Amino acid sequence: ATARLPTLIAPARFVPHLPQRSASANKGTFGTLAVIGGANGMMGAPILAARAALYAGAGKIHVGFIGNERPTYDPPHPELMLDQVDGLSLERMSALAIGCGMGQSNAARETLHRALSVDCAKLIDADALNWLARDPEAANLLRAHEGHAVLTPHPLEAARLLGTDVAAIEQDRLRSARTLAARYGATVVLKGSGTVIASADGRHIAVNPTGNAGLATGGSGDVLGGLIGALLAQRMHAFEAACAGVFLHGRAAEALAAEGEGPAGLTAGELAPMFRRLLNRL
Ligand code: B4P
Ligand code: MG
Repeated sequence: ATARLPTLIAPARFVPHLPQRSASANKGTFGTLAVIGGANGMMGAPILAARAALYAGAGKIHVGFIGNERPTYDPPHPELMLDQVDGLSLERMSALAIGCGMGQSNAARETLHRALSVDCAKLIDADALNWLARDPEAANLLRAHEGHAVLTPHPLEAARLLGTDVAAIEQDRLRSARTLAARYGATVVLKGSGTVIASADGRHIAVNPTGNAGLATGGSGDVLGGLIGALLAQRMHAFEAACAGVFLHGRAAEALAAEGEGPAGLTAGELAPMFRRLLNRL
């Protein structure tokens, strides 16, 4: 792979790849996403991701919970279908978003193996990344199965994946993202101010210019995961879906801050209606 110079993400980079909403579309046109995670005590994370996916236009959205203390439906969004993950047919999904609030239990590991064995597009975040860092079997399953994959580590998750520390990741963020992309054969989104996106084949690397410190709040990573997962479910390719998701997520934080709804006190859930508005205006 050639070490290309990074480009700054601009809408022209991803707009031609966004899902088209044709007049004769039905919900099947826009794919089915399963958000997989939510151990007991961490049920909010996959719900935030699933709500974000709804606002990003996925046709149908399931949440597959690992824990048994799950809610039966989401009162503000009864559109979401909440299930135990064991009862979901993962083979029927267009894309999987795996890891938010997943936890470190054996049940989480078994669920991760099952999800990584499905041939479809995958968004891999949070505890699924922490498992990948210490479970060679999971890493082998990821490499062995078909479908685009997008990994979304923050610097500490990236450090665990590369067996190093946050300072070393941050010292050369471009190289860290490229190394991870090559190691896992996946598109990598290295989060933080100036998020870096590296394509699986090493040919593309981009830096995101949008976002602000309002995003430094619990749950904003889950919202990004749901947004990119929804774009994958709508059959966008991994690199373009990652660039579009990261750009819109950051732009939504900027637009909210311009209205006084951040950076202080921005809540992660507020990002979704704002990125929906931006998406429909592109
Ligand atoms: P976790 O406890 O795993 O946090 P989380 O549940 O993953 O939070 P969440 O999902 O909401 O946020 P995420 O970071 O995924 O770990 C947090 C710990 O990891 C921290 O205590 C710290 O030790 C370490 N860590 C995390 N980020 C770090 C960083 N940048 N540098 C050093 N250590 C770090 O997603 C957050 C989203 O907001 C991303 O999209 C990110 O790009 C965006 N964002 C955050 N701050 C931003 C900023 N200042 N400007 C622009 N975008 C920003
Ligand atoms: Mg996170």
